[in-house]
Amino acid sequence: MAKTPFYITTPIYYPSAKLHIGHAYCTTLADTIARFKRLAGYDVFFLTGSDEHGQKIQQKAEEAGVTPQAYVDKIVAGFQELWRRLGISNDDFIRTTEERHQKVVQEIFRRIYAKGDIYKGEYKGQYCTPCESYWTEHQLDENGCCPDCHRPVQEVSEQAYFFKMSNYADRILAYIEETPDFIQPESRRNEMINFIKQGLEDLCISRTSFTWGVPVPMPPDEDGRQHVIYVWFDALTNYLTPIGFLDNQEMFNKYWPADLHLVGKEIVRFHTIIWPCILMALDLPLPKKVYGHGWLIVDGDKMSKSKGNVVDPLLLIDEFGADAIRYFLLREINLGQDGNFSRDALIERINSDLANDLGNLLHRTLSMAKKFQEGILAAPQGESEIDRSLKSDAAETVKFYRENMERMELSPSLKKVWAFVSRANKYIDETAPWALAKDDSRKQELANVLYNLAESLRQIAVLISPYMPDTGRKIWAQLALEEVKPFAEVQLTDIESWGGIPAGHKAGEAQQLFPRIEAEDDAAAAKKAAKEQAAANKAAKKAKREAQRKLNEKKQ
Ligand code: ME8
Repeated sequence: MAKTPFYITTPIYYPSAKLHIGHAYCTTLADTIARFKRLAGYDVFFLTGSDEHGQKIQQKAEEAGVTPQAYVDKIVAGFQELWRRLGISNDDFIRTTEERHQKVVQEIFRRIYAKGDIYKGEYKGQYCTPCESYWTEHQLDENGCCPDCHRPVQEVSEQAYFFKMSNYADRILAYIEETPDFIQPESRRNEMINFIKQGLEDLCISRTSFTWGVPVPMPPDEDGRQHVIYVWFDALTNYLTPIGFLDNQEMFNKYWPADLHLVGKEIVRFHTIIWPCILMALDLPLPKKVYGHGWLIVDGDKMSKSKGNVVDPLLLIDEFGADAIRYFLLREINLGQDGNFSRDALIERINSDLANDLGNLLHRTLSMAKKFQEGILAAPQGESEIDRSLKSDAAETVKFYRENMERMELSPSLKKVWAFVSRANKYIDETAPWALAKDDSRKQELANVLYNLAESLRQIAVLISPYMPDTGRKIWAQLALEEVKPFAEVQLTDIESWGGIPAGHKAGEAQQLFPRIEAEDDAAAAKKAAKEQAAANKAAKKAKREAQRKLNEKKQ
C-alpha cells in the first residue's frame, strides 16, 4: 500500500547573523514531528532552508566589506553545520539564491502578471528594513515606528509592481472561517480574522532602491531602473521549489498542498494571508495547516545582541550534547506558548530525567541481565500481577503517544513516556531481581522480570527516537537489537505488541548515556561558557565596528 505523504516545513531563516537557540527550537520541533511521522509510516518530506535576499542582507554584506553572496555563503554554511550537529533530518535545504528557486519565483511572477493580478503603480509608504515589511501610515505604532519591532521606518516612494491581494480578501476570510484547522493555535486564528476584516490592501512586491534580490522578469522602467522582487514574495514561494513545482509534476502532486508550515507566531500573518493569496492567484490548493509556535526567552528575558544574552546552540551542543538540548526544548515548552530557557533548568533536567531516570533504568537492567543470566534474555513463562500491570502501562503509553503525537502534543507525549520510564524503575524495586537471583526456585520469575525490563527499554528506545534520535539508537545498540531489526527501519507498529525481543536474545553491555553534571563542575563550566559567549559577542561587536570604519573610509 502506498504510504500517505506528509510535507512539513520550517521558516527559511535569514542569514543576517548566526542562528540562536530560538531558531534551533523551531527546527527541532519540526524535526521531531517529521521523525514521528516517518515512524508512524508516512512518506515524509521535511524542508528547511535560508532566506538570502533583501536590503538587510545587502547592508550587512556592505558593512562586512564582502559581496552579499560571499556573506550569505559563510553564514548558511553555519546553518547547515548546526542542523547536522543537532541531528536534523531534513530531506532538502533550499537557498533562495539557488537558480532552481529563482526560476520558480520569476515564473510565479509571470503567471500572476499574465492573469492580471500583478500591476505597475506608484508606491508611497513606510518600510521597516529589519523586518523587511511595508506599512501604511495608519499601521505604524504610536511613535511612528514599525508596529512589529518598534524600530524607525523609512519613507519610500517609487514605481513598483503590486499584487492584487484585495481580489482575494473575501475568499481567504471565508477559508479561514470555514477551516478551523488551517491556523493553529486558535488565538492566532482570531488575530488573523480581525486583521483581514480591517481590509486588505494590495501588496507592493518590487523594489528598485537596492539590487540584492530576484530580478522582476519584466523590462526595466523608462529611466532604466530594474526591479527586484520583494523578499517575502520570493521567500514564501520557497515551499514550492524543492517538491518539483516546475520540474516534477508527479512529486508535486504527491506533496502539495503542504501538511504543515511550522512558523514562529510573528510570521503567521505572512503565511496565512499573503501566501494563500499567492496560491489562490496560481489556482493552487492552500496548505492544510499553519502552526504559529511561541517564542523562547532566556532567563525570563527576550534575547538580544545588545543585552548580550543570545544563546548559541552550538556552544550548548559542545557542552551537553544535542539530545539533551532537544529533550529540554521539547519537554519544557508547550507548543504554541512562549517558553523559558535557562542553563540551571537544563542541568536539572539532564540530571534528574536523563542521567537518573533513563540512564539508571538502562544501566540497572543490562548489568543485572549480565550478572544473573550472562546477558541472555530467556523466554518468559507465566506472569504475575505486577508483570501484567507493567505490560498494560506500556500498551497504554504507546496508544496515548500515537494519538497525541498525531495532534502535535509533543510535550505531553514526552511526559507520558517518562512516566513509563519511572514505572519501569518502580517495577525493578517491586520485583527485587537481586532477591530472586538468590533463590534457585525463582529462576523463571527472574527471567520474566529481566525480559520485561529489556522489552520496556526496547519500546522506550523507539518512543524517544523522534525526540532524541541518538539516544534511541544507543539504547537499541546496547540491547544488541540491531541484528534483530536495524534501528533505521523500525516502525511504531513494532512496539504495538509486547514481546519483540526474541527469546534467548543476548543483550549487550551497559554504557553510560548521560553523565551527571555535578554542581562544582558546572560552576566552572558555567564560568567558561559565559566567558566564551562574552568573547564571541565582543569579537562580533569589534568586527562590526571595524567593518563600519572601513565602510566610512570608503564613503569619504
Ligand atoms: O522571519 N523563539 O526569518 P528569521 C522561538 N526569513 N523561535 C524563534 C525565536 C525565538 N526567540 N527567534 C526566531 C524570517 N525564531 C523569514 C522567514 S519563511 C518563508 C521566511 C524562529 O530568521 C521562529 O520560527 O527572522 C521565527 O518565525 C523564525 O525563527 C524567524 O526567523
